[in-house]
Amino acid sequence: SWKAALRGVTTESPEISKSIVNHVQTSLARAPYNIDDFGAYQAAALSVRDNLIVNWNSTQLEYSRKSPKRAYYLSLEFLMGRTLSNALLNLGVLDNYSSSLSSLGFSLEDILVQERDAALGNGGLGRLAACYLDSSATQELPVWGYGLRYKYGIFQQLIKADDGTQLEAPDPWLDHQNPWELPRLDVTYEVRFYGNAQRWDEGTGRATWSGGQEVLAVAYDVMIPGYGTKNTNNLRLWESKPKRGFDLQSFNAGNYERSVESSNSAAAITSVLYPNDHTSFGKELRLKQQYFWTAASLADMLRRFKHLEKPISQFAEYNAIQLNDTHPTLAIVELMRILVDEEEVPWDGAWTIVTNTFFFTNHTVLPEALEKWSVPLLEHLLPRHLQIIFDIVSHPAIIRESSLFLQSVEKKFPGDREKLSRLSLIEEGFPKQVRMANLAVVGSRRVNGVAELHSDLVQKNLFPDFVEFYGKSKFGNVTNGITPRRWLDQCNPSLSALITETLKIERNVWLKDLYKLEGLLAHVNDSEFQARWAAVKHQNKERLALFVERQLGIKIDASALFDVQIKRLHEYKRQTLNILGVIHRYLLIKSLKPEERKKVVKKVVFFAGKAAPACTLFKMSTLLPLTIRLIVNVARVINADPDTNQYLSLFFLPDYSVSLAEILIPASDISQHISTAGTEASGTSNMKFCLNGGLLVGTVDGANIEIAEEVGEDNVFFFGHLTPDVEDLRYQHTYHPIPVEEKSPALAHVLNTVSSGIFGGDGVYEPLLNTVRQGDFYILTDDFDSYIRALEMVDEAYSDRTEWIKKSIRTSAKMGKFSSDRAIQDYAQEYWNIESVKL
Ligand code: 26M
Repeated sequence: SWKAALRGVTTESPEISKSIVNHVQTSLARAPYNIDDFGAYQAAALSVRDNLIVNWNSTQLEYSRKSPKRAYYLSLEFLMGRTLSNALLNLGVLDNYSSSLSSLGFSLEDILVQERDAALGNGGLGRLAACYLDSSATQELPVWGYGLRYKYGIFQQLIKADDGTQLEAPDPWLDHQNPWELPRLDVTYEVRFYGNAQRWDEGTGRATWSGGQEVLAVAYDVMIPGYGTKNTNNLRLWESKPKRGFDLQSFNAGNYERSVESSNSAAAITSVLYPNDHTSFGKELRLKQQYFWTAASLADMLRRFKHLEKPISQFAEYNAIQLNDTHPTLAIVELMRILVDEEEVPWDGAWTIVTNTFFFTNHTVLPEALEKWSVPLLEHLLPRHLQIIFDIVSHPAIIRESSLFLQSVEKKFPGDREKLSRLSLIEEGFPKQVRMANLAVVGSRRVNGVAELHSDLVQKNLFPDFVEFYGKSKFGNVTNGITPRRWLDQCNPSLSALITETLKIERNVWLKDLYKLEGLLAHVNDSEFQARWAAVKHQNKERLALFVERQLGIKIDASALFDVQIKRLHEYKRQTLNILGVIHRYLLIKSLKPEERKKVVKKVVFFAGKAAPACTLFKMSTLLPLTIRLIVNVARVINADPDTNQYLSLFFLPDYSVSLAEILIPASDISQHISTAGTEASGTSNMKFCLNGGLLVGTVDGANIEIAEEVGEDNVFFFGHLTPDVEDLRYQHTYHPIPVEEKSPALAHVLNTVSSGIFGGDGVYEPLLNTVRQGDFYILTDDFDSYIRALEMVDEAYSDRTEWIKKSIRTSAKMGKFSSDRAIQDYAQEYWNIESVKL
């Protein structure tokens, strides 16, 4: 059929077929008749990209013509996943490409899975950035993302079959040509490290920074199409490379190794994404990444602003910069440096510009996750920036009283030394540390958390003194959101089609206004609709079952209840609670007589998630890999137990990714979001599961609370202690511990069973079990019984299938609030003050 296309035989979309074939021949330089699925993917992608480029150009031209205020989303992570299917959907050409490809002898489905995920992120924070780009373009807002073009994304996870240990392998996602990026080899900036900062004017505080190492930042642009609009925004990713190819002097002197050393160190900056979320700071290379990226991005924004020929004092009227967590906080300092040292703006004026430009989102309240950089390291790598940080803190010679931060604090709260030290940007100690969160708060116009409860905790626990100092209005909440394009239409096309048919409104209307899903409520009691809704869920479960069978070679019963927990492994997310619950269920079923067993609800439990690589030579810094081992080994035992395996089975799916989530989420009956209350800032997969008609088992935490508010308490399965209790319980654990046997005999029995060795391990699990028996920081012992009760309620509810389907429909129908379109509108109106640009 490729030959037919070459002869010009008409297909349903002859233009498209021609363009695909053309790309095979010219861009790929391959012969069309022996092209494989991967080649067909590449050609289709290049063909789609042609359309994106046209739209991207018109959009950027219009932005230049109209000079609207722009917003920039600075994020070290963009967890994009695959692009082709999203581009096809957003451009409205999915059916055309599908039919053209099939006329060429290919199936779109097979083509789509050829693409590697762009996995430039760890988890929630990075995926949120990707959803926000989709929504910004869809809302026709002039928003650009800025990030790093890591050569290696998040590591690939392998699970060793014999003992369940996690192995990490690099993610060489750029080994093949990436059709979604446009290299801009002409858009470059020099970024300096090390060197000397010479103050040359004590009166103004200005300085020159010279010497050290200079590295080049090269731009790669990723096109971000909006859904149902021509507007196509930009995600600009920086790659580092040496300013000069190599050191010619050493080369000529015969020292070839030395001559490439500095060029290697330049290229190293963007070589790999740091795979920790929530912890592990202090690495010089990570700080280099942060500065390299913020410096290049700001230089780029400034160059664009200068084209407008407006006075620099109006910078904040044309630019809003959103800081995705504290990772880009150096941008505050860098903009001060540019304004004061290069643009010769007086200090106070510069500070006014800066504090009107930046906005800061906090994504976690875990104390170990709050970034700090040591003063000596900063002084070494970024001497001028350290000066500026100290000047922001206090510099009597150069700052007038109004912006003298500590002095104004002292004036407001005279004599309160403790408050002063809490508010300070510098933490005393050996060495001294710069508290990046405090700097981000001080340097930003507004600060927000990512769900109601979290934003409350940000104000009450994290920054109470700043709230007192600045007043409440500087602090706000923007509850996270998810894009319904990827997380419903693309990953669950059957459900999307059923919704469109039922609502009797066009897909492109409700996908842009997710509140329209409420229209489904009118059909909750329609038994034919219920049956079709259930059939879609079942079909998605079959799809997952097939996937698992191909991957692990094990058959799954799709009529069982599918129970899913997929997220990064972390103590606070309590995967351990889940696996201990599974063991409890196993022991229970095992203790039943064969005829009694027939009454239990059949269940398949799925886990997936990566653990931060934690093993150093000297110690295992966390017990998370042990949790994976426990899950894998429990799975081995219970899946092989003929007494129980028709009723309960368990899988750990390796190498969790955006693409895997797209298969798992539509297939869930329940999903678990069971963090210790007050620890999960929001969670976003909870929204994705509910949008796809899965019910939620969760704690009263993060966005779970707002989901329950929308769908009603009787449609979620809540359990566990509330946020205010947690502190007291921890105090109790430390000073008045109660043995597990007393607190929860059921849990004690489970722990002892694991210790007894029936899941193997030869005692390896003891350190993990002991964190529950003693200390129990994440209060598993306090929540276990109530967790088990919640799961019993699930069994009960699932037994009445009609009621269950109604819950599922009601849940999905009430997810309007959680569209990232709503979240982005919040940011646009309440924070950035930007407006949409019509082409
Ligand atoms: C730290 C050091 C080195 C490398 C990476 C990090 C790091 C990476 C990610 C630190 C924190 C990171 O993210 C925190 C995070 O992902 N928070 C999550 O943000 C989501 C989006 O707002 C929320 O839904 C989750 O609840 C929250 O945990």
